[in-house]
Amino acid sequence: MIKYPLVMGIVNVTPDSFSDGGRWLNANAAIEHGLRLIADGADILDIGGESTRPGAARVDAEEEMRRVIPVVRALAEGGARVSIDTMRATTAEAAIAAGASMINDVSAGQADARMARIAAETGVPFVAMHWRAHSDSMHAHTAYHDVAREVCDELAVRVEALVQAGVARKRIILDPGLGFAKRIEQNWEILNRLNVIVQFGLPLLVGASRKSFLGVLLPPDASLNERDALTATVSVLASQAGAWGVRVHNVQATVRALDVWAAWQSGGMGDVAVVES
Ligand code: PMM
Repeated sequence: MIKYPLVMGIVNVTPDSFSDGGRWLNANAAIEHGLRLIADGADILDIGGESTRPGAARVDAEEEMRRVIPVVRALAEGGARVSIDTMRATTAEAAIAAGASMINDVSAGQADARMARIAAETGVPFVAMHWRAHSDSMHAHTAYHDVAREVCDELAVRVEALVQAGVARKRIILDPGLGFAKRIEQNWEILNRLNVIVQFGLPLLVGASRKSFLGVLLPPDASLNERDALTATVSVLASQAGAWGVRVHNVQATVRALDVWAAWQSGGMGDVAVVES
């Protein structure tokens, strides 16, 4: 049987995320969008209320919670599996109380000293992303000798810190943090050597969706939506390389690409549902 990677659909309840800022800022629009992503085949929804695009300033915790908690509650109550994309322990705690069952912390516990304790106490899966600095200064932290190796080594340090704080190792999911303190070519180098992180032995989440390093392959006037075909291709290649999951804006494009991958892998239709025409 072909093991599909988990497809995490992105719901950014923010005015300023780089690809969809402002589109789902209203709670009802965000909930509707989340339901659409589930209908498109998302296994989990990643709900965030603070943009981490390069250069972004931080929002305060109250505003972040005001944005995300009603959306988390409505989607979780509706039966969706929900991940909370936050660097703040208070927001993570409130989101879990509202029904979230995963924490996605782009700082892997570095931005908030209390985050590891909340992850330990709640026992939910915890995405630890490679991160060197907040978005307003991350461009100054892109010096690497061997980016794939250093990302893996720095993630290993975070895993040890989280485990020391009581987080179960088996609950940790790694993420190379594409676009975070990485220059364009460094993202491609990481993808080219994803096996270095896969070999670490923890599940790996890949978040390439619509990021600038994909945009450089398109004509300069291409829209952000045109990056979705490239994202879907990355989803397939990441799955082939052993990724556990992919985090994407356009769930439908990725699920369809993964259907092709699964049919190819199984040498037939395998478990893929066939619609007769
Ligand atoms: N990228 C963004 C936000 N959160 N979380 C994880 N785990 N991995 C990522 O690559 C990641 C993330 C920025 O993208 P967005 O603004 O489109 O959500």
